[in-house]
Amino acid sequence: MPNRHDPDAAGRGSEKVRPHSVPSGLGDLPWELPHTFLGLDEPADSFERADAILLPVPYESTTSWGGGTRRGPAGILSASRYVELYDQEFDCEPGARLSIHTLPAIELTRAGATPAMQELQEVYGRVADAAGDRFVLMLGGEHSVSSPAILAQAERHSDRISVLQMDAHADLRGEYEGTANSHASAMARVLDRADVVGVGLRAVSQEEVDVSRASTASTLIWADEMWENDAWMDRALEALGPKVYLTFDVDYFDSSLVPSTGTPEPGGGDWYRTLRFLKRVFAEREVIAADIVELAPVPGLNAPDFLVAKLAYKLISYRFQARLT
Ligand SMILES: [Mn+2]
Repeated sequence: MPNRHDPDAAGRGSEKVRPHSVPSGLGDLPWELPHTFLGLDEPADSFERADAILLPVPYESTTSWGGGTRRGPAGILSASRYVELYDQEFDCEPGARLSIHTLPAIELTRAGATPAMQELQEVYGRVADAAGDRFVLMLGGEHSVSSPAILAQAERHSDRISVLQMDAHADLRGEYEGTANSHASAMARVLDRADVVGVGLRAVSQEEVDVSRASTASTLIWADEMWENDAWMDRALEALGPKVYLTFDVDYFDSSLVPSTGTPEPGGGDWYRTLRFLKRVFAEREVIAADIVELAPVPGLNAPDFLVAKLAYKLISYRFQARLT
């Protein structure tokens, strides 16, 4: 059952789906798509029925160069309303077959990075409890929001979890610019609670390489390894345990694809190779939750926002790929 209007429906005169928020007598008016992920209409029991939950966290405080990640969630949601629901990979409309619910954004305290991260760990834990088996996809915000989410997920699972970190950077600095809660320390803070597999790395400090080599919990997969053949995919999967938290920093992508990020780096991931890998990860491991962080929308530059919105749709589709094929 389609639960999104066809954006062309009014012009074509075909039947539209009445949004739940308007009375039945007005259902035929030319309403815009709802401001939800993919423009999906959300009935009153949308959270209860959901397979996947989107949690926007527009938090930004320690971004070191280009700012604007606080506008990331809104940019992703806005672009997602124009993504085609049909996906030829599954020969169906995953967004119509699955139930997806978009939560309002979380507004964290502005009292500083440490209280904000403490608050987020509690907030995220409560959302995860309420979500139960539903797939939670958090939309950042800067990369520091991932650590509280990962720590909250680690607390919820008795077995040690693995983190798959798609990123140009290792984020393994002990602290950066005076705070241990920096985006540049996001993975350092979880290394004693989770195994971390970084993929697509290409801007890493000597200190971080040393931290990684000294730790059995850290695996680094460099971006230049990814171009010769697919052996890196097996190496990444071997390093991941059965339960995986996926954190996707959009600067993983080549800077030509996603220039709209705080620290863009050349030589990053491309679209289809990345999707091929992610599809395998979701098929061969249990991905317990995920986030997408560090999109900093540039006004008038829609392509990166659209790419990231489509990536979010792919992650949700891959998570439920067994139901779509
Ligand atoms: Mn990064």
